[in-house]
Amino acid sequence: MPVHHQVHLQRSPRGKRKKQEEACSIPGVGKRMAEKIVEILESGHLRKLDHISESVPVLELFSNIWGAGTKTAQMWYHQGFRSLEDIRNLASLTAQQAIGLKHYNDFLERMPREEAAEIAHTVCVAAQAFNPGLLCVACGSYRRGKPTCGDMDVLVTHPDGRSHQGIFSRLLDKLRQQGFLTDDLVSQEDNGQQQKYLGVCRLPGPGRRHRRLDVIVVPYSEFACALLYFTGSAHFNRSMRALAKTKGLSLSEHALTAVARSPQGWKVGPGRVLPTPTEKDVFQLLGLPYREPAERDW
Ligand code: 8GT
Ligand code: MN
Ligand code: MN
Repeated sequence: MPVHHQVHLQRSPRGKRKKQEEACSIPGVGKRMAEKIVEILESGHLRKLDHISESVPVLELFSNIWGAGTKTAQMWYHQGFRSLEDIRNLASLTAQQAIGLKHYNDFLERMPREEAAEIAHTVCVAAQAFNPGLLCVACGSYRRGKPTCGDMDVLVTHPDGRSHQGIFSRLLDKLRQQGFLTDDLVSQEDNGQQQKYLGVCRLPGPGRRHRRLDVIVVPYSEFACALLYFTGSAHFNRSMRALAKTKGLSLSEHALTAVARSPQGWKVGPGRVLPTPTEKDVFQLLGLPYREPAERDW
């Protein structure tokens, strides 16, 4: 609260009523907030928080299941579930959540970047067996140079602008046949011209863990913007998009677009896609000095 609004609420000896009135006189504090303030003043404690501090670790346990968000976690808590055992036996799970639960411990663990490289290599070898000209780039935290990775994000494209077509499902089928892909979480074939797969893989050999794998296949015309997007970090992407907006531009995983506006400020038409053959062009068009992937963590 701003300093000039501070009221000197003291623990006793003044009466409860008096404290209540005093708390209410603070701008923005209503009756219910005042009651809480008085409870803390009188007992040094707020009972309502007892319940919350008890539920927090359980909610965290639950929302760490892939495919379960805060809402689901809260619902399960209200249904009386308190452990992963409860969830396994009693909760109704989506297909994704069932996979998330099955690999709960593996998914919470980050892998060393050497293992992430092996995963990317496996995907690239499989892709290039179809067409040696396919370009495969390991993105995400790996490309940003992190020592450990939460998953592997592989981008696939072809410089001729058309040979990426038809690769998506053939590549995934092949990796499935190899036993490399073990579970599918999301397979999105209709995200414009980009195709996106989220799943689970495991390298061959003993003692290997299941790891999360994301693959996107994109047309070469969208390569730079897709690369930028898939490299992240997510926070960096948000900053870039926000900056683009201030310049009348729109940045997505597909393109950098000059938004056309009416004199009243309404968006009109689809806008004009600016040519961005490389990531550097995106930075330049936004008036930013280029940042290496390792410098994109904020
Ligand atoms: P990591 O080591 O935890 O995997 O860190 P990361 O590689 O930076 O995170 P990521 O979750 O794998 O996301 C990599 C990039 O993919 C992000 O920059 C983000 O823009 C993009 N991305 C997707 N799908 C999703 C999604 O569903 N949620 C989030 N937060 N980011 C996504 O491609
Ligand atoms: Mn990642
Ligand atoms: Mn990812």
